[in-house]
Amino acid sequence: MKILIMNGPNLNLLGQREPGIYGSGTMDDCLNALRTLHPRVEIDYYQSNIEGELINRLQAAMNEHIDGVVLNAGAYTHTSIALHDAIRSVNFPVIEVHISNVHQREDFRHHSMISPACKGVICGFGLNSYRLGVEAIIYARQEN
Ligand code: CA2
Repeated sequence: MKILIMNGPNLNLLGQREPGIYGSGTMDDCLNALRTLHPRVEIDYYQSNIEGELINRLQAAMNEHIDGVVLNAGAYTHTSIALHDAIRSVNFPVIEVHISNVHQREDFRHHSMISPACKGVICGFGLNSYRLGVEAIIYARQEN
């Protein structure tokens, strides 16, 4: 199996800033733990602060025989019709994840533009949200 984890804007700062909201673990720690836990799954990673680059990466994944994408679109979650359209256009499941529980935060974080286009949503479990997203793809695949 092959799964792509994608992070949007500012998530390159994980582990360096705002540990009270996003924890102190880095994305490298998270990826290492996931690859150890699921050695038979190829887990690729991509981060960009740029909306169009996230869309380009999603589209490129259509030629990579990927089983699914775990996407933390960061603040683009709440604004991006373009990402919504891109997610709708791909031929694999996209799981929306968030580190924090966005529903416990400011009102503007309560609405997601991308949720209707995603297979499901996971939020509020810290970096474990990524693990749960990966496992959602693995288990969905096993059911088919
Ligand atoms: O909780 C999440 O995962 C979010 O997607 C994170 C986004 C935020 O805009 C969403 O509402 C919820 C923000 C990512 C910023 O990441 C940082 C990480 C460390 C330090 C500063 C920012």
